[in-house]
Amino acid sequence: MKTILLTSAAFALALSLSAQDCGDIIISEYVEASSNNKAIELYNASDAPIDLGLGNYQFGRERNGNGIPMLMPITGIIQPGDVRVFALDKRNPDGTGLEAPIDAALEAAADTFVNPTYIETNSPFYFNGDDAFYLTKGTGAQQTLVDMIGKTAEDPGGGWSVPGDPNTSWWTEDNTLIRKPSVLQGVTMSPVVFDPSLQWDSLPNNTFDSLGFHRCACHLTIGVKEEIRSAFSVFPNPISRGEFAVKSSKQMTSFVVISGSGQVVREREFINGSYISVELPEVAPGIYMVVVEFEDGTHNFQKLIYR
Ligand SMILES: [Ca+2]
Ligand SMILES: [Ca+2]
Ligand SMILES: [Ca+2]
Repeated sequence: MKTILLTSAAFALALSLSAQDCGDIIISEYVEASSNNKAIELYNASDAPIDLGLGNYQFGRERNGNGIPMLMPITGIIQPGDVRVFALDKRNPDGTGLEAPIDAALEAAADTFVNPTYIETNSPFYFNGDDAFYLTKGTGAQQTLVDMIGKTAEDPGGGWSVPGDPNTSWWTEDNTLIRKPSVLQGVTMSPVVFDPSLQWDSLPNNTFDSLGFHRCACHLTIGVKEEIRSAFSVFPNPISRGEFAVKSSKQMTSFVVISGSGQVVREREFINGSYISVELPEVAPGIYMVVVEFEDGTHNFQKLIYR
């Protein structure tokens, strides 16, 4: 069956994205849970398969803000819009204490198990909340930072908190973080201040059920089957006020409105109907994309012009 991939290239026809957007791998999920339950999910935001081994991609961890990243090469090919899940390699069911096995749900979600043995000076995957975590690619002078969590040479204590709110150090410790769908590229320079809430959504400790997929504006409708795409109309279009309606002959279950910079400006799930009236928050005039999901799980999109 012919599958349509609404990739960044398709978006770029209607929307203007910056050159670095939807061009590389991003860290899409960070799991720093109880015991040895640690995982990193990588998402290919680009339009082409990426071979991690060929590109010399590496994970890196800086222990407690010491400024020295311990690096670890990783391998695997990630298709556009797909993810790869790396988990700490602790799978001995008889293990206890520091050797306790990871949760069965996490083990089932992982594609690759890494770093089985802890060595203080060489243990990239043993992050526990206060360790800047990196994704790099290339070697030697060609090595570049692809993405990171945290801030280099900073020990935040237990974990990084939202600036000004010291009681929120759980953001990076005993927590699951999911990259917001509007993040289209990695953080390629250590931030002056790391505010985890800017690019991440926080889920409770020991949440493993969002590993294995990622929702990103770079590939919102991956896997849409052309044969069964349903039509819908947006009216009026263009609009001069932040209000419009969406109509379809088929039941719609959710919609999302994305700005030209890839920002999700409005989204709603669990609707069920063939007519939706939408009110946008205060947004700038420009070109927007309205993506609708139908009851059969398929998607379609329409361009909306706001003058
Ligand atoms: Ca640490
Ligand atoms: Ca932990
Ligand atoms: Ca995920």
